[in-house]
Amino acid sequence: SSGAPVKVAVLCHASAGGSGVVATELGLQVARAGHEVHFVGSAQPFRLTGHGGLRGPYFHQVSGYAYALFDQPYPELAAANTLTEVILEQGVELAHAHYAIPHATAAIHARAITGRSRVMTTLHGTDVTLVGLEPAFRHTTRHAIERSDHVTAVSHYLAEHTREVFGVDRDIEVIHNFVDSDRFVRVTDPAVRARFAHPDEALLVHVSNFRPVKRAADVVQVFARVASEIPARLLMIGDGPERPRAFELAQALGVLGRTHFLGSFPDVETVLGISDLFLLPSQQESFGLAALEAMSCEVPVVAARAGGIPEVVEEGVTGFLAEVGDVDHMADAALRVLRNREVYRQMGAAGRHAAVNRFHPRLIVPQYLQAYERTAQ
Ligand code: GMT
Repeated sequence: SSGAPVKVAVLCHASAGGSGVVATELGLQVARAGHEVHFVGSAQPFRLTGHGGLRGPYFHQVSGYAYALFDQPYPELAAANTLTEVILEQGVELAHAHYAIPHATAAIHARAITGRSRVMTTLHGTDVTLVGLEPAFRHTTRHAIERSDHVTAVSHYLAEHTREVFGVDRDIEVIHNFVDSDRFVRVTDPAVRARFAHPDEALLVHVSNFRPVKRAADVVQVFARVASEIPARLLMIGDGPERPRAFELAQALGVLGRTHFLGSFPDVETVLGISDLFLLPSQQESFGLAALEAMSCEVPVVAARAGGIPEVVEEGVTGFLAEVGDVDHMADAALRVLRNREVYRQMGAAGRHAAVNRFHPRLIVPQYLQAYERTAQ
């Protein structure tokens, strides 16, 4: 590695979601390593708040434009336009697009306009597994993947799946997601935990954007079974379309009083750090960043054996895996962890060990930096 500073533009979705979180945490680490980072997006990314300043990372807002003739906004064109400005004015050499739609397409567009700046695309999951397969986006997504100068995916599962469903045979480098294990730690102050649970209660937690793919109803089903056996509470963190349904189900199953919907907030480590078990019953998950964040906080995970989750959660070591929708199996697994102090302690410690030894920024960020150096002109 030459170690010369790279000027990189980062395109990501600003809303609370794994891809935006990874883009933001990576951009912060890359800026800290002495490179120049320019975020480009329709809004300040979720976890970027409070960072930045004179030495960056910088944020360039994509401007929207409403015109009576347009029946919808054109975010790809607006993003390509702002990115073009950033490339020309800031001398950016590399655009790193997180999520294929519309960012990789916009970056390829800006590359064509400027004749400068190369494109690296990181695939996160739903951009390929759900949205990209929609007939409305299939050709543009495949084009974005094929014409990027470099493509990475957050799991082996996702890289394979992408090659398969789009029929592309290009190289896709796997770079796993990472977690800041200095920040995501066990919170030992009993006063913090006492705000949510009595000392004798098990504290279960779920973090997601409550989209259908997360199967939030399964979280409630699993919890209801657990709560019928042992004293327990459930913390539901995040917000999204399925939250009202999960709320109604908790009511119908008689566990609403022990279920707390805390909404969306950026510093989830405060709550993960006091929890005893993390539930992730997703239909589909290319990685499962929230599970890794839980592991870093010494929290065992009970999850669905879906997509890339087995690359993160090791069955019987850092958690238990069950088939999608098998809430009985998940509840049994949860009880197995929560009823046995030794199992619980060992799984938590193994999760922390995996976070620190396999998914630490010191291991993952250099992989991106090397890809930047190889890809930038
Ligand atoms: O899962 C979501 O709905 C959010 C989504 C996103 O694009 O922000 O997350 C995807 O990217 C994350 C970060 O790489 C992964 O940890 C998630 O597994 C992935 N989600 C899915 O594949 C459903």
